[in-house]
Amino acid sequence: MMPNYEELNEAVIVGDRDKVAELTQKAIDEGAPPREVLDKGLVVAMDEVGRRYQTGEFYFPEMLRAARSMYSGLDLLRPMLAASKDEGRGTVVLGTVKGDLHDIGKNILGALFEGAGYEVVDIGIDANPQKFVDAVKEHEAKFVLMSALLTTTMEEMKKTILALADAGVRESVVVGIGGAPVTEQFSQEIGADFYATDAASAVAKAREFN
Ligand code: B12
Repeated sequence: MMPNYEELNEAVIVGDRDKVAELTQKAIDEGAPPREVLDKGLVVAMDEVGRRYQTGEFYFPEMLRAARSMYSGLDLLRPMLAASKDEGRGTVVLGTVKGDLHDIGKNILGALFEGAGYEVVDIGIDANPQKFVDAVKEHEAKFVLMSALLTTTMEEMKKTILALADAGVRESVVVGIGGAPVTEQFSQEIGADFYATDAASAVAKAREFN
């Protein structure tokens, strides 16, 4: 039987941390696949939060409270998402670009890449182009994954790609980009190697390169 995701969605939307943790754990205990709990229980709810913020039904504090409550579920799922280790597919440098503090999508991406056998170096949020370049050099990374959730910070992706080129490492890495405002067209315009709408397809796209 499928868990009652509507109740979990509602708990995320109203930002009830304890309830989110409780219902996430319940779904896990009932044997629901972690990816399903993530997508149907948590991610769907954040989309609704975004919609409400856009229409003015929610203000910033409500959006923040919802995000925090989502983490109480995500923290339970993360180890399970990352559990099915394959071996040695190379190192991924992952970060949210400069000026951007959104990290939920980035962290989901990190968990799935870890689970798919990549070594993940997470350089965090608000990461400027030089930070990406330094991490690529230090870890001899094969992939650079950039996340941006704001139309105003998307341009940082282009700057980062240029910085990688200036540092002479652009040709040695595969650059993937994503986040709500990013599109396939934008990806091509700035010369990224791939774009994906969600973390699972990001892993599938990355696999095409190794
Ligand atoms: C939660 C949230 C916040 C939280 C963030 C908390 C946190 N720790 O991350 C808080 C409250 C802090 C916040 C702040 C702001 N936010 Co906000 N936020 C959101 C919200 C509701 C959800 C984002 C989210 O976590 N989604 C869930 C995750 C799982 O999805 P995701 O991030 O898209 O990631 C998935 C894919 O996109 C993809 N992906 C993501 N990254 C990458 C990278 C690669 C390489 C690939 C391949 C794929 C990929 O895979 C992920 C997993 O499947 C969105 C609305 C929305 N629908 O996006 C608004 C939204 C992004 N925020 C918005 C705004 C305006 C802001 C603020 C400017 C508000 C303000 N007035 O201060 C600030 C900016 C702060 C800053 N400098 O970054 C706007 C952006 C509008 C725009 N077009 O620019 C949105 C769209 C809301 C809206 N509808 O208006 N926000």
